[in-house]
Amino acid sequence: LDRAMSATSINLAVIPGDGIGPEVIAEAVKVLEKAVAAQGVALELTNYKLGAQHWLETGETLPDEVLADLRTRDAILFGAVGAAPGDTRIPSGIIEREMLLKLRFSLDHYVNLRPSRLYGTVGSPLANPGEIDFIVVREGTEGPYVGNGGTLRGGTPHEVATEVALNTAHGVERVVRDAFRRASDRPRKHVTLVHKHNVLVFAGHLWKRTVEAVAREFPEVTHDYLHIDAATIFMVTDPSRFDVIVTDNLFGDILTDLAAAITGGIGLAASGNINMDRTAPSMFEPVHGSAPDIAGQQKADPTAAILSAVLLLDHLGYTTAARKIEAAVVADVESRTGEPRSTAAIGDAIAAAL
Ligand code: GGG
Repeated sequence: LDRAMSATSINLAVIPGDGIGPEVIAEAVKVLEKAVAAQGVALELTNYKLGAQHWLETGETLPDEVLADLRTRDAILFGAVGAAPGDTRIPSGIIEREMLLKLRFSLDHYVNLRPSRLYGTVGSPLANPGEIDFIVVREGTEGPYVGNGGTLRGGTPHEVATEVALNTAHGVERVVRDAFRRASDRPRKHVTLVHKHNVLVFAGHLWKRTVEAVAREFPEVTHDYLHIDAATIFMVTDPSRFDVIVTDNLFGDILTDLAAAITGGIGLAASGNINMDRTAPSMFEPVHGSAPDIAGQQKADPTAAILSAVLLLDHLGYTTAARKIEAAVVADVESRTGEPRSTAAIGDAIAAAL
């Protein structure tokens, strides 16, 4: 599908957020605007001030009316949120839980898509360019991130803290089916379930049974299973074995940071929080956080944000523009010499190559 032939504008919500978020998002928007303009499509941008700084100024995390407004957009481009470490004015985790996770849960972003590809010589010395090309389909609305827990006997030596993971048959099945669909469209057609079913027996067996059941619908797709600990070893020693990984919210969060580390670092790692049923806009963001230590210094690599915009275009069906940006990013990464460049210089180079 290439919607560029028919649609004339994209109604895009932009949440730059905190720290380096505004710097990297400015470059992603610059590149997006140029790529879609070449297809005769305009970007209609609506900026939303949300994040730790906004909380300090207003006490707001994600008001209901802002959430309702976001629902009217075609997609959301998001930078990063997070307070500076040691900023005691902001309760720990309030922005991540009440803004970022609230967005992902409310808009039913059940597919957290994180592709990993090795370009040039920027990544693992254990792999050659082209040898790492896999996607992680991380479940995005369940697991231990749902806030199902609490504290008993707080402040005493016998304090009890629980954080109970949620795994529903519906939630697991829909993300597993998404992983098989994606594998079916890829040359290698292979799904690896990553979990820890020898210890986490209840959730692990639900995931394993679901993979076995869904696999029957996709006879062309092969599948295997790895415990999370084994998966981390193979990701470093033999990353070319992976094609599509499906896993839960927590394992996927950790594994994809490792995946970023072997493919050039977190500055290149893109992600999409996708509502595959299209009942609400999907949200695209670099995997990295707000990096307050380098904020405002033009030191952040905007490539992860730009590649997140590529996922956004693919989701909306603007495949020509997506492939053009992707090619410009690959050329830029492959030509890197290690010489430092500013955030804007990288964005400018990628935009100029379109
Ligand atoms: N783009 C991902 C993101 O902003 N995640 C939130 C996060 O990790 N915040 C903590 C931080 O910025 O260090």
